[in-house]
Order: sequence, then structure tokens, then C-alpha cells
Amino acid sequence: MDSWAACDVPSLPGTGVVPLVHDTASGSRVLSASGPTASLYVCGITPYDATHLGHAATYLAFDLLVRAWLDAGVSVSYTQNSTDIDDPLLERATATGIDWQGLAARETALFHSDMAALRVVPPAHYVPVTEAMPLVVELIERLDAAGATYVLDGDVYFSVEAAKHFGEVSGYDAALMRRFAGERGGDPDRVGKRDPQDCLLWLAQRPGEPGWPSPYGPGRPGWHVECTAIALDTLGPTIDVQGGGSDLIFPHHELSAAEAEVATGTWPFARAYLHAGMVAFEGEKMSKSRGNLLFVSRLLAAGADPGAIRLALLAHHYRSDWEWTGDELEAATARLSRWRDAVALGGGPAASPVIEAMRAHLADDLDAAAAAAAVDAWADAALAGDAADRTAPALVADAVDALFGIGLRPSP
Ligand code: 5CA
Ligand code: ZN
Repeated sequence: MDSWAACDVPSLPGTGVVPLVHDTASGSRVLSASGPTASLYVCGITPYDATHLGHAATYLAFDLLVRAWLDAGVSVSYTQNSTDIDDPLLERATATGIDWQGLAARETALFHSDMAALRVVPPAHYVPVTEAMPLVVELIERLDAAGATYVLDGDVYFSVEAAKHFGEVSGYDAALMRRFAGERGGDPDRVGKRDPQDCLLWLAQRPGEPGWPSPYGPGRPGWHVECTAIALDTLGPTIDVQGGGSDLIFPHHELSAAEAEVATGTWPFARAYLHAGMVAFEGEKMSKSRGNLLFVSRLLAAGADPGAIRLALLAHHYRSDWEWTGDELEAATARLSRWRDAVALGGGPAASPVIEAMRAHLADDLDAAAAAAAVDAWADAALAGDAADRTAPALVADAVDALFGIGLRPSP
């Protein structure tokens, strides 16, 4: 499937810095790219209710990384999936009387238009799981050949015992694993499983549900194996960064890594695992299942500036959990117009210290809030008439555009 429309990313004078990022697995900072090309796999949406501000915050976090890489002269190979067949999507389709394909197509289109409006650099590979069935089946066959699968009442399971490094992505103990597996789409208590953490690879077709052909009979994939298959196919056995929100640490990223380890015989699957914090609203994590959602499309339709939405979200460190209160957008809109006023003056303090400060803060585990404070300081000085370097406004506008994805010039 095509990704959303690309946006221009200006190049800046000098050279950017490859960010150090916090890796969940090691708990330490690691260099985000290991060579001239960085590979990135970010888990995509399950398209039944898109795009809420929590989704947007997570995808913007990875957009900061992509933009920092581009600024540092690193080429980016970026894949995102779409979980366009899964239990919650089928349940929502049934509840609303829409067929599941129509629901997925509608919400995917909305997600793409939101991402384009927010000027998120699109992934080169955008792969819905319904377009990846042969890859998934091939991966299950590899796991089967490795002796890591078993069948339970017609469903095929992955045996975590086969993965030596199982548990090393999350570092969670057995009790926490069990709890999160139960809360996040797993079936730790299903009778007959060899280990509570064994996960579904292939779910035999249920009455009234769609199914795809496989050597195990018609059915559909389990959740984790879709991302493993799509990542291995598009990015190779070892990727630089796997990302998503912190609710994907376990079981999703743990099990994806375990499957990849058994299939390829290599470890780690990702050199760094990056996880964005959870955005809450009305006291709880914003989530489709709870229904406490604020949609990007509604804010845009109500006249919000996409740059202000970006700035509101980027004002929080990507790893922190925080709550949207409603004041963020107003504050970001005021901040953005101050930046735009400063750029429109036609002169200001020199740009290079601002650009270097933005780069240094973003290289420090994507500290966008600190980078934005550097722009504030420049704008304050420009508005106070402190200096009149006539080249500075255009360069600062380019830096905010390239590194933050926010336009400061009036649209033509
Ligand atoms: N399709 C799977 C991944 S393969 C999935 O988790 N889909 S999702 O639609 O539920 O979430 C998409 C992304 O948004 C995930 O990275 C998830 O961690 C993130 N996300 C969901 N809710 C929030 C939230 N409230 N705050 C921040 N990020 C969130
Ligand atoms: Zn995923």
C-alpha cells in the first residue's frame, strides 16, 4: 500500500548529530544509527479509530528521530505496518455494522491524511498485514522447521522456550508478563498451552470471520508475527530501531524479537528499542477501548494549526507519560505565533547557535522541549530587537521546519 504524501525537509548548514537514544532492553543510551543507513520499524495503527493524540504523539517522536537522522546525513529505511485484521477491528466492525475492510480502509485513509497534515515524514514501506500473508506464512514455516511451534485445537502457537533471549527486551518478571499478556491481547490462561507466554502464530478461521490459506488450514495471523515478518522482509535480520508506545514493550516487542531470534538465529532483533510514553485524557490512558479519545482530524477541522498540534505534543519529552488537559493547544498556538512573528521581522540574532543547540538537544535522547526552548530564546531576542542578522530568520525557519516539521513562514 502507498504511504502518505511526503513533505519537503530543508537541508541545514553544517552537519547534524546522530542521536543517542534510550534503549528499553539495555536501559542505557545507545547510538541510534550504526552506519550510513538507519533502519527503523515503527508499529503502525490498528485502523478502527484513528488518529487520536496518543497515536500522534508516538508517531511524532519517531518523526523527530527520522528528521535528526536526515539532518546528520544518514539515509533512512523506514517501515510501518497496519494491523488491518485483528480481533478489535472485527469487533468494532460487527458493533457498527460496517464490513471490516470498509472500516479499515476508512480509518487508514484518515490516519494518512492526519500524518500528511502533521508533516510526518512517511515510511518508505507501508505494509498492511492483509498484504503480507505469504510473508507471515513463510515465517511460521521457518519457526515450525526450527521446532518452535505446536498446534492447540487447530491454532498454531509459538513456543517461547525456543528463544534463548526471551524476556530481555522488557526485563519483566513472570508475574508482570502474565498480567500484561492478559491485558494486551494475549491468552496466558488458555488451557493446553505449554507456557503462559506462548503466543498465537496462526488462528484457525472462526465462523463468520475472514481467513487466508495456509499449510495449517485457513485462518489469520497472531499479532506479533505480522510485525516480525514485515520487519524481516523489508529491513533484514537486524534493525537499528524498533519503536512504538510503551504499551508495546510487552508482549508485542518481546514476542516479535523472540520469533525473529528463532527464525534468523541472530540476536538482537533491534539494536535499540524505543518507547514513547502514554498520553492520558480525563485521568486515563487515551485508548480506543476506553473511548476517551481526542482526534487530530477533529482538531484540524475545528481550525487548529497542524504546527501548533505538533508543538503541543513535542513540548513533552517523548518518553514521559502525560495528560492532555486542553490548555496545551492554546499555549502552543501562542508560542508558534511568537516564533512566526520573530521570523517575519527580517532580522535577529545569528542562527547558527540556535541550530547547534537544537541539534545537541535532539541528539540527547530527542529532547524536543529543550530544543524548542532554544527557539524561544532566539525569538525573544529577535522580538526585543537585540540583533539584526538578516540571514537568521530564514535559517531559523529552515531549522524548525527540518528538525521539528513546523513551518514558520506564511504560506504562499
Ligand atoms: N497495530 C498495533 C501495533 S502493531 C497497535 O498497537 N496499534 S494501536 O492503534 O493500538 O496503536 C498505535 C501506536 O500508538 C502504538 O505504538 C501504541 O503504543 C501508540 N499508542 C496508543 N495509545 C497511545 C497513547 N494513549 N499515548 C501514546 N501512544 C499511544
Ligand atoms: Zn507491531
